[in-house]
Amino acid sequence: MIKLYGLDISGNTYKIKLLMSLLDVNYQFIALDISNKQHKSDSFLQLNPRGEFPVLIDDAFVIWDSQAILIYIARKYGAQLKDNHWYPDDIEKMTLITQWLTVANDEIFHTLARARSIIKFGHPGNLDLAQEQGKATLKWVEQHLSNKQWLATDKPSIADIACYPYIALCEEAGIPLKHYDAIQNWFKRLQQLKGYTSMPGI
Ligand SMILES: N[C@@H](CCC(=O)N[C@@H](CS)C(=O)NCC(=O)O)C(=O)O
Repeated sequence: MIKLYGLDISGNTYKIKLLMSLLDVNYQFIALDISNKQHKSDSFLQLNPRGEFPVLIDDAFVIWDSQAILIYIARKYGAQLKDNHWYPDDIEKMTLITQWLTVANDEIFHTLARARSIIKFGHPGNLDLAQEQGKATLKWVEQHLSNKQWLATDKPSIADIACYPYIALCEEAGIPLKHYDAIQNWFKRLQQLKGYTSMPGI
């Protein structure tokens, strides 16, 4: 049985829940007690020395980092699909998808998710700077999506799953999305996928 450690209000945890729901994969969710810093406890640090979540355990195989977990789930549990568009074998498609996995962890997580964490959780940081950098990211993502259905290839992939949560949570980061038409249309396409599930704040 797969175990997923994380938190319901965590966008990085939601990425994994969303892909597992789209692929109809069964798992056990274990909500961390972060008020008691369970993610910094000795036993959790044995799973992830970074002291961060999500963490996924499949049998005895332990994976940390949401992008790495998406690759694992897409490859292992998407393999039964005739066309594994979530993370395909084709080297060029795989590379384009991987580019967006880094965007999810760099530009998106370190700007939009940071702004949200300052507002929603009172985390320290420079809100104006995070919002300004986040808007710069949204601008080029909007432009990119203006003539595309999906971020990396002509089908939905883990690039879309990785980038979606913290863009969709932008209102909580103090950044309204009403003028981003291409992004809104991309949200609608994602939300219409069979097995789509949401999270608090989206
Ligand atoms: N690159 C990592 C980032 C993980 C991360 O920073 N997770 C946040 C929750 S969304 C966390 O663990 N925060 C608690 C902390 O850093 O102490 C990933 O994508 O999984």
